[in-house]
Amino acid sequence: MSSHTNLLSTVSFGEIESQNRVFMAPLTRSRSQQPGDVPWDLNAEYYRQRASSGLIITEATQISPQGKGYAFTPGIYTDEQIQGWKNVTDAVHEEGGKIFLQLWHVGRISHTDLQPDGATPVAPSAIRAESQTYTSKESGMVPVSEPRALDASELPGIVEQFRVGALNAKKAGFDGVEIHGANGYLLDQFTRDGSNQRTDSYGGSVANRIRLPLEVTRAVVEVFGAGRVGYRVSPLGLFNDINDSNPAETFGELATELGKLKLAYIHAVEAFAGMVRDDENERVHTVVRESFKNAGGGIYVGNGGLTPEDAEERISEGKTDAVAFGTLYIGNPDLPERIATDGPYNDADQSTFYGGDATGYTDYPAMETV
Ligand code: 8OZ
Repeated sequence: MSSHTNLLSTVSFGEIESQNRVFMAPLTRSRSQQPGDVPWDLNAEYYRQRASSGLIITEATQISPQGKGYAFTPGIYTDEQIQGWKNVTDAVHEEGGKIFLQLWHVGRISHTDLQPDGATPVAPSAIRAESQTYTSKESGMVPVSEPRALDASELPGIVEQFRVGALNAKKAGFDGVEIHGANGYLLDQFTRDGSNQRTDSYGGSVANRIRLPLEVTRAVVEVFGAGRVGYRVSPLGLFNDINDSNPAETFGELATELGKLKLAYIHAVEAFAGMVRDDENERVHTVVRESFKNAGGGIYVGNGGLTPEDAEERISEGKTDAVAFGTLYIGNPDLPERIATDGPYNDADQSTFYGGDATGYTDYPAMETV
């Protein structure tokens, strides 16, 4: 018998009631149909297989052509993409699952080859990230382009891109949306002072740096209602060459404001697999969790290199309410069922994480049922 009673218990947040606290983390798999970055039957099958999750959060999905930063990631701005996603949400709902779309604008983590008419990628400030992206099968990984700073007059247009993305997600039948505010993409670039050196009302103080993320969140909440909106942060993450001089203060304030908006959840990348969970990590995420919940927000979702045993312990200690699993979900479509029997778990093959076909995607077996 499993001892994962907390992890497998139901949880309510906002307008959502989930069958368990085993959430599926957003995972870039780069398998949309081409041309047009369209979700198709292969993707529907992959998500259908994982419908016993308490909540599936889709792979990051660009809200506009400008918001794209990698070849083969899906979009949510054309009718074809909306139809493709409808096929995905129908598949998950048929199996009794719940699914949120992750709304994504990459900002400076892009390349002119991926932008409409070879345009320059946009960012809060014209600072190139020491990072790479994937532009095509032929080019492979290449350094990201130098971005241009968005003019203040363009920022309402960014908010509008997120609003339209949320409207399209609603049309596609999603139960809600998660705003991608993590991992060095556009909203994170505004939030952290390493990438935001603006001197207008969108840069400088924490209140200024979180202004655009909060405008975006309010627009998305107008579409879905706060009870169907989550927000993802990675306060200590360094991926995509980003950093902040005071993560506890910056993300504590952001979490407070998101809590005041009564969002369904805040989702924190606490550590990448293999990273040590040290005191600073614990301190910053405690600030984020408590700030969000004390201000009126819903639940806290932890993520990053946790085993089911760690997850159970952290829930029982009140350090998280649910856990999003990434790598474990790649190899184990029936993860909650496996947790219930204490495994066994399939290993995930890293060589098939990004791009390709059904291999390493929809061919991981569910457990034999006896
Ligand atoms: C891995 C490769 C490409 C994109 C993220 C959307 O880190 C991503 C991503 C991850 O949030």
